[in-house]
Amino acid sequence: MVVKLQRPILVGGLGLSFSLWMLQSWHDSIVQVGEFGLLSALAVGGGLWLFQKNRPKDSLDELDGMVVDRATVESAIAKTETVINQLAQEVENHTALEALREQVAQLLLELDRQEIKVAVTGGKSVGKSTLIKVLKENVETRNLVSLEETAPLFREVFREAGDNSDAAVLAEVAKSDFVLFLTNSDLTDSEFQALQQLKAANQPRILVLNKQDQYLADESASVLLSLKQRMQGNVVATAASPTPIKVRKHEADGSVQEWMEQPAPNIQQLTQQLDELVQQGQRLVWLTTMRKAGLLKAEAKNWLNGTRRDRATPIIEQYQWIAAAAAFANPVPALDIIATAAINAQMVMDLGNIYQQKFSLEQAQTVAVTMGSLMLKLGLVELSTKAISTVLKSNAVTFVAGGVVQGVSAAYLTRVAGLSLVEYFQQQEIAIDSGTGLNLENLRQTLQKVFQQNQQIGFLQGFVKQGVKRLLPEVQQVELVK
Ligand SMILES: Nc1nc2c(ncn2[C@@H]2O[C@H](COP(=O)(O)OP(=O)(O)OP(=O)(O)O)[C@@H](O)[C@H]2O)c(=O)[nH]1
Ligand SMILES: [Mg+2]
Repeated sequence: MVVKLQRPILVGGLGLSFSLWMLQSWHDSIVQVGEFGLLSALAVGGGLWLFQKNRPKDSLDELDGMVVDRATVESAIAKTETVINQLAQEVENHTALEALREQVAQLLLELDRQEIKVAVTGGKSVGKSTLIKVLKENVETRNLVSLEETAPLFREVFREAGDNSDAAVLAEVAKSDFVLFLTNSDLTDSEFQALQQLKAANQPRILVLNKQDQYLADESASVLLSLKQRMQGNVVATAASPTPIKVRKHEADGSVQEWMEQPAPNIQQLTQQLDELVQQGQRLVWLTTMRKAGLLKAEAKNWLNGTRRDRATPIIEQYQWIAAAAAFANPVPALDIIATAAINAQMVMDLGNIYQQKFSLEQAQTVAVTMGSLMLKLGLVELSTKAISTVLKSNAVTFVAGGVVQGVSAAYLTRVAGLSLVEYFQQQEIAIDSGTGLNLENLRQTLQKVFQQNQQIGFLQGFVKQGVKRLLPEVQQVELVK
């Protein structure tokens, strides 16, 4: 068993009793913070959040709910720039970086855009082109509004061909300031999903029930009501091009004349809304810029997280085998997690470095012990030890002496801890959250999630094999020969 130690292990320095004491005191504070502080903070925060999310009933009201001013947008753009600058320090691909920078520069220019971009979307033949045509003739402030028709959504033909054109259309729609989403009846499932997606992206929108002339008056009212209830947002009814109706005239001489008459379009509710919208033009443009800044930031952060993960993975692997070796050599069943946690402190520092979360050794130890204690409390230690012994038994390596279960468990738990930290760090704001205290509730959820992801029996089997190979190279050879 040869383990190359590139850094001093902290097991020695940090005595078990000290760890136990830390564990105990952390346990108390976790319970206190967990049960009162954190939970009530979460409850209050969550309540406010829900309150804000549920408030809007009307798209223009909803706009009021989205508090945006120029300064907020500028600060969002600055945050995007921060992520890109960070990226520039950590990656090589400068052409792709330049492209990102150009897009951010564009955002600053966008802030002063005058024209409001309205996207007109919906399924095939719902009346998009017709509506645009009549709107252009009727909206008073039309020179301030550009109406753009998207390709029709929900085309089965394309979907069957594996083409995800809906996603492309919705991505295009996201660049507009406002969306008119047309339908001709109560919503289909796909229409509902698409609208939810726009809502989730903070995209101001109106649902337009077009071709309302095809309904009887009370039918139209009930469809409208149902749409309003489902959407919790603004819905208007229009008839962009009502079906011609037959007009019959009885003349004084007893003859009857008949002809077809084209009723005038009924778009009054909508034009009124659009005129109001123009008054909100500046805020709409800011909101769009804000969304675009958010998307760019997410793109940059994804890239950054990807490269950081590539650097973090070998580090986690290194520490997991260090932990395995330590626990194998000194198998103290219930406590091995604490020894593991002591090693994790160095891992916490190394991973923290990659994610620009600088920890002092003392802070890193606290994080490690906290994680160890959370893992104990969540039952992850017991669960994984059991699962690993089961896998070991079913692999007919039962004869291997004590220590292997502990060793492999320690490796496994170190891995879960490492991956959880990576996941946790990834959620932090770049360069803003650096150095802030741990959010225990977040960490707990992340641990549970990562543990579940790494619990599949297939993965465990592979992992146990790898562990045995590391700890007992001879046994593995026998196994392999068989
Ligand atoms: N009865 C009725 N028909 C309408 C109304 N609006 C549009 N139409 C008709 O619906 C059909 C489709 O209208 P378009 O405007 O081409 O629809 P579209 O959504 O642009 O269609 P695609 O771009 O092909 O998806 C045409 O025959 C229109 O005359 C309406 O309010 N009432
Ligand atoms: Mg069309």
